[in-house]
Amino acid sequence: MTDQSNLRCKAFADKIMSAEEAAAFIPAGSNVGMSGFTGSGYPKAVPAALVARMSEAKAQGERFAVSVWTGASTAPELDGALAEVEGIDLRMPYQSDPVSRAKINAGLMEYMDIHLSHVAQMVWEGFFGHMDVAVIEVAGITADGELIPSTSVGNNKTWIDQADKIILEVNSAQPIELEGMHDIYYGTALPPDRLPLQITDPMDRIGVPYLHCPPEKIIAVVPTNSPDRNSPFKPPDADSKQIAAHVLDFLTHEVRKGRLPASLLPLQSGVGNIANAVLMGLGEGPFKGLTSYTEVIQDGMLELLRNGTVSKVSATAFSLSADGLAELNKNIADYRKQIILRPQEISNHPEVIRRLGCLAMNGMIEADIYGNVNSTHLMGSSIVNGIGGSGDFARNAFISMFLSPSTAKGGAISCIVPMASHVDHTEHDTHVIVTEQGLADLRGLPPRRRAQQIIDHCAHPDYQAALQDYLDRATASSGKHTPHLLGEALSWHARYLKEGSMLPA
Ligand code: 0RQ
Repeated sequence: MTDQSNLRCKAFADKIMSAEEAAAFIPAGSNVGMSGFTGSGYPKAVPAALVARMSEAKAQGERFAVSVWTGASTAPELDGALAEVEGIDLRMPYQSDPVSRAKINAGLMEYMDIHLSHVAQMVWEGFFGHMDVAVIEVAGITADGELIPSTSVGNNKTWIDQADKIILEVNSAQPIELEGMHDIYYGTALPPDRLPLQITDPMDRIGVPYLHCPPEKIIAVVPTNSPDRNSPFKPPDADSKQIAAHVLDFLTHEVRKGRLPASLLPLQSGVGNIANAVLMGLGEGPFKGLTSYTEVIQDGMLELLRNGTVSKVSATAFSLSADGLAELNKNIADYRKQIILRPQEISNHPEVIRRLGCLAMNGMIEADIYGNVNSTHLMGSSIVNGIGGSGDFARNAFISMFLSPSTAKGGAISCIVPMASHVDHTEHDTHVIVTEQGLADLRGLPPRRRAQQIIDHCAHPDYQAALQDYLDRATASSGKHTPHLLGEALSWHARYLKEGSMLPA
């Protein structure tokens, strides 16, 4: 009978140690690569042991911090715990933790928010310095010493290549049936040596199921037994159900027009409650046998796989609630036939996204009347999460949709504003905007006609007249191509900061 345990390699027996012993290999001031992507596959034990060392140093009046590079967001026991003790010098490329958000916005932690497909090449180029240590969670190690990736791949291949030393956490709580689900591509290169990626279908495999690591790099193997921890999604509310219904109508219309096949094109769905709710909504629509080439697999996507709406998914990570995780573990034998997890520079690769013609659906903070989208900042200055993969997909998608309720904070904030207070996706990358009020299809429209569509279809009635008035006055008194009143363009944000509401007094 074949060995189904998660630590099959006898050669690493002398490297097995506690998290505390392993964390002692991480010096203050080092650059540390960690696995982890949207709350999955992050190391569970070494970060806590590192935090304990940092706290001890702090108690003695010393500063002990490291730079933390990941795939994307992790979980409170990594991002939150390290941020709490001010143990992070520079964090990149994506986070969504409330404690680390607060430290970044208080100026106590540097953060660099990067397109997720760009991270690996920026590290190869050395912009962040050299990676000293990487702490990587794996689901197991084969008898030959191959690493079975965990619930996320993210940047793990790059971290293992780039770091001087590797600490492995072997998590026996991760299902061993993950073995074989991954496709790790080892052909990436910097220009001029890049070759075309041979992916013409979301299920095409171009790599191998394992991560390779030269054994001499592995300095510690830490056994753990702890599940991924992710927050539950909010159940879809009336607004997200409306948004989902508009998306469904739009896709149905595109099929009728002959611009999309009946099985659509590969779906990409972003992070957050709205994106998850839209996936849930798709399950109630007329579509069957859809595909997905995306970044994360949320609860909503598992549901679509289960009910046959979607038949195959390529991603880089799971991002599941506790219920979602239980469902994955229960039916993993079925899901593994339908799911491929890849490195994030492949899941988010512009070449593949463009070739497959992905239908991108991402959440946003706000959009302006011309379709410039802010996905990351509150009132121009404070980061929420980060751009993540939204730019990789939006810029290269066949249809790029941005979704949001039309207002936030009980109506005090309009998500449709005269001018976006920060721009992640320009008007050129935004094809469709959807709020619970309706959908604006901006394709083929010049700026002033885009503005009219957005005001008429997406703005909340409480803000519609003020937006129309802004557009009319701007059109009467400024350049006519993309009219703005510069003295007023950000006055809605300024009013909110001063008076607690964007609504005119
Ligand atoms: O705050 O929960 O405190 O009330 O922002 O808003 O409406 O629940 O939306 O969960 O879908 O997240 C853009 C953040 C939307 C997400 C963003 C407040 C609102 C609420 C969340 P509360 P919702 P979602 C690939 C794709 C960037 C990364 C990305 C995101 C909270 O989609 O991080 O797309 N996107 N990656 O009240 C002030 C506004 C607001 C506002 C909303 N205009 N002003 N607050 N909120 N609009 C995957 C990866 O990259 C990993």
